[in-house]
Amino acid sequence: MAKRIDPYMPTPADKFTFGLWTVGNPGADPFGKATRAVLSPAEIVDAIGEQGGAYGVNFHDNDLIPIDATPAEAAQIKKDFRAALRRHKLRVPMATTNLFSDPVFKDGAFTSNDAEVRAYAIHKTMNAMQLGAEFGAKFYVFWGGREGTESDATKDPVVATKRFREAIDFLCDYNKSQKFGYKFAFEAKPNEPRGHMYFSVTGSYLALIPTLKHPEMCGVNPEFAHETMAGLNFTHHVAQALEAGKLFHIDLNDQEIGRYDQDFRFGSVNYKAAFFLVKLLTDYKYKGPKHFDSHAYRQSDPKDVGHFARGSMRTYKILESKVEKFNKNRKIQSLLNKINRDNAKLSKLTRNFSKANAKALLATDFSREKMAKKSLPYEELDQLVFEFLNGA
Ligand code: GCO
Ligand code: MN
Ligand code: MN
Repeated sequence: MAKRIDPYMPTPADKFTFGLWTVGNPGADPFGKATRAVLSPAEIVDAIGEQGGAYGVNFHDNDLIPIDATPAEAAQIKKDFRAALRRHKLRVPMATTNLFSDPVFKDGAFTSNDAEVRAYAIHKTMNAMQLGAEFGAKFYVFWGGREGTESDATKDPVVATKRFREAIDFLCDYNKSQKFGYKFAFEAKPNEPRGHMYFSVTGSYLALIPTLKHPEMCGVNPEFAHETMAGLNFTHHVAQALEAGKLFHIDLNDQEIGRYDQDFRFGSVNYKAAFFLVKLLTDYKYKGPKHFDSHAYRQSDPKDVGHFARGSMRTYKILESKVEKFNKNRKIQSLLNKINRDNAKLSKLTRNFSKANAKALLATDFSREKMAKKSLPYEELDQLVFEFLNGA
């Protein structure tokens, strides 16, 4: 008898990645100590590799090399890490800098009020870019964990924007001069750890990018939990990035609105939101890495952390297969066709401005009453979606 193939088994072609800080998260929180052992980078790679199907492992400079490691210690860690990557055929698609843990960054890195701290932040990032390049990383993420304020008495937000731009322009040129070939991906977050963080939503970075010296090098790394924390529709932010050709990387997890920064397993809270995100990424053929920036519940033991990692990938695959069925579902598609009403004549008029088009448009007779009466059976459609997703 032929072996049944699991259709939800991930493969490296899915480009699922995990960070050292995600699967390796020991479960500490602001109120309590770690509930799991702290693992070495190589042990974390083993834990990811053992699940099968992942594409890569990402790191912050100090996830791999502690900030105060000696050169000999650093060399040994890198050797062990590299061997573990080889064992599991995993790569390092993305690297980033920890510009938030050390007390030196208590008031920000690139936007700090202290020029010495700002210069150190750039210096630390240059070294971290070198480290990432040694492992072949091609995406470089910027998450400004401490860029922000508690009191706006402390910093000028216009000056902060200028300082941030200056740092990025410098690092883009460094990227070029070293031939690292990185694509920079900016990650927005509204708050946590700062009371208010600069560049609070993905759109903030989409607005910054065209003002940079090398906009072509820069895009975004939106995270599900971040817009969701603020009660916003994450998928809409991702859509805007996609449409602008700026969705370089994505952080997948889950989050309840209005709660602390939860970093839950992707799809664990809002199944519907997760589905429509996967639908967007699938329909618009997003090809970049899909990074699970989440961690297992604090109660989980190492075996359960395995379920967390495998579950993250399975959920994505399951939703992806649902997207295909959704796009073929006759009832849903026929409703969608009804709802999207074309009008070739009018569309031609509004597509581009010309004096003739403007004149013809002004001369067009519209019946508001008739238009308003056209049916939009959105209740029917949304109920179909519920039944479809729940297998009724
Ligand atoms: C957070 C962020 C981070 C970043 C990471 C990579 O809320 O803490 O999501 O996990 O993604 O620092 O830049
Ligand atoms: Mn986050
Ligand atoms: Mn993130």
